[in-house]
Amino acid sequence: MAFGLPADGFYESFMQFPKSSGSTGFSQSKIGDRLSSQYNLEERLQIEYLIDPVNAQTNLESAQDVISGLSQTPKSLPPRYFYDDRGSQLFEQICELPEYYLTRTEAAIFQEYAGAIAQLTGACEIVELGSGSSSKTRLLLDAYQQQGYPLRYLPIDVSAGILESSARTLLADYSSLKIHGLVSTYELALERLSPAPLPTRMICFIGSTLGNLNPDECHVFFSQITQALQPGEYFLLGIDLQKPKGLLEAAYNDSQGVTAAFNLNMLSHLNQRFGGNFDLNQFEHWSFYNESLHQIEMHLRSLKAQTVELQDLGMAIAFQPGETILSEISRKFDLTQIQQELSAKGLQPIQTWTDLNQWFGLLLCQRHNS
Ligand code: AVJ
Repeated sequence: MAFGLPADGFYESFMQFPKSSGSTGFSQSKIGDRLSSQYNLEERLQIEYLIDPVNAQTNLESAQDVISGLSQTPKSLPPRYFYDDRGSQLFEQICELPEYYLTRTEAAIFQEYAGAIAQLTGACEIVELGSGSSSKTRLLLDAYQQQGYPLRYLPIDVSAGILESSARTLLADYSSLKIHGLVSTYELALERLSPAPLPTRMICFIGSTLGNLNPDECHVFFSQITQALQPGEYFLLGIDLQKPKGLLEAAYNDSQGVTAAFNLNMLSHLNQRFGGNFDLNQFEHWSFYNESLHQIEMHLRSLKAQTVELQDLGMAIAFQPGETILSEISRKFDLTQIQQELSAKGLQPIQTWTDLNQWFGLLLCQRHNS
């Protein structure tokens, strides 16, 4: 478990019960609650598949983005193809890297202000886009639990493996938590959200995943959020802020090569998913900070002239020596500018928190009453 949280859920419960129950120790009944919570685990868990994670045949529609991205010049691929189960694991490793300041900086902000967030929103259903391991979400759940609010969590992720395993771990650690998970892309999930079972709802998009969207996509995305929310409901956004190039480039070119492995894993994901024959030894990781666009760009560079096939998509893709596929942009934001964009989209920033260095920003927004 990252971020200095107790690794053991049992220990975590022990730490919290004296506060919430007013008892002086670890009482029999709490042990009983905990054991029975293991038994009704299935009742508290529901996982719905809006996309099929394994079978490429049923995925031809979603593969349209792969086909068009690889047919264009310059070539590109959508970053969500990073996240097969292996890619999600590699991303968890990235989060622990000394150079990758994002996760621990955001976690420290949560550590300090999760209580304030819970007080501002009141009892609410927590919806998380790109939930991954849900480790930062624990800090929110702790805060809502401490307020005595019911805990309802709706994680959304394209990786079924990580969604299910983190859901099970959370249920074991939070005995009153109910989880309704969606294996889905963000767009699909936002369209399908049913009304919240609690007085309000907060959609969380943290970890600076927003940085993967270009400005146009960002506008569309904010509109989708506005539409998915009722007036008065909340949007919690975590974004990486602009900072010196050296710090940024180190974070995306780590010395252990984990980021390189993460980038190259996208090709092995495409091989498995679409019957491809990308040779991972014939491509390399390349990333740099584009200062005029304020974005990290990650590419996969072909080391020679080669043709790669994706059999299930009926594609043959020719590469020049040195030709690249843009696999990700990771934009770095200006707080004032993003606040203006959000409020123009009907998402009023009501509170913004950052760390002392102003490296990372967390914004709580509320949908306008119009
Ligand atoms: C998950 C999109 C926020 O952009 O920093 C990490 C992904 N890519 N290292 C980021 C990523 C390379 C990450 N996001």
